[in-house]
Amino acid sequence: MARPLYNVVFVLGPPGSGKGTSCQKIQEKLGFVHLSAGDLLREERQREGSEVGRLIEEHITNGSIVPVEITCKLLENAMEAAGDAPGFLIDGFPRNQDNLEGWKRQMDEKAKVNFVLFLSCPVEVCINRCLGRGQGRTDDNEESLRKRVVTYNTHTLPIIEYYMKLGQVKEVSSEPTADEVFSSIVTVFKDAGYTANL
Ligand code: UP5
Ligand code: MG
Repeated sequence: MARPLYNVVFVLGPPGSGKGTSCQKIQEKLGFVHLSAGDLLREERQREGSEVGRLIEEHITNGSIVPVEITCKLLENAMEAAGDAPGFLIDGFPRNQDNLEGWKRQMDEKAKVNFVLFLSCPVEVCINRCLGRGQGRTDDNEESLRKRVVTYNTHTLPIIEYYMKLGQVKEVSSEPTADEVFSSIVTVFKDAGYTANL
């Protein structure tokens, strides 16, 4: 029997908008599996013997975007490893046209994108959040952050706009407290028909 399609929600928004924070909460409440493309890339960067570790580090520090073949494979492997899940929250991907085209090439027949959760937040708020995060990320410094914001505005916003034209974007302001943001997100998931555990 053919394997059922992976049920996917893309979660996009500026650097530090709270994608990871919100996805953790959705995972706890709904049982969706949270896959952060950035976390998967950081893990691969640390993996001994990785042939792409250095390339990933260069992109992360420069706030530029890793070629899709690398990211998409990491995402697909993680989905396969997770097995049965009601859905997957793919956090921070697709970030540019290359990501979008690569995803379609590799995953269109294996995954259904239900909607895009867009966490909108003013850039200065986002930058301050990242600077205050204190997790030692090599890209949480003023210089990398400015580059990440430029990349977001130039490359990722057009992807969000692409999905907006398809009527697939659900926007939530992530400026309020994390609990308030989550409560708006719960409404979005309910409206989309995910009522289990909510
Ligand atoms: N915080 C969160 N929500 C808050 C709230 N409502 N009120 C107050 N504080 C809040 O949150 C950031 C900080 O803000 C935390 O301290 C949190 O407590 C607080 P977080 O949830 O971590 O935000 P998030 O949006 O996940 O921020 P992140 O920095 O992870 O976003 P980026 O999109 O910049 O980073 P990512 O890890 O996705 O990507 C990093 C790099 O990897 C990219 O720049 C790129 O070089 C590379 N990459 C690719 O090349 N391809 C990909 O597909 C993905 C990544
Ligand atoms: Mg994150």
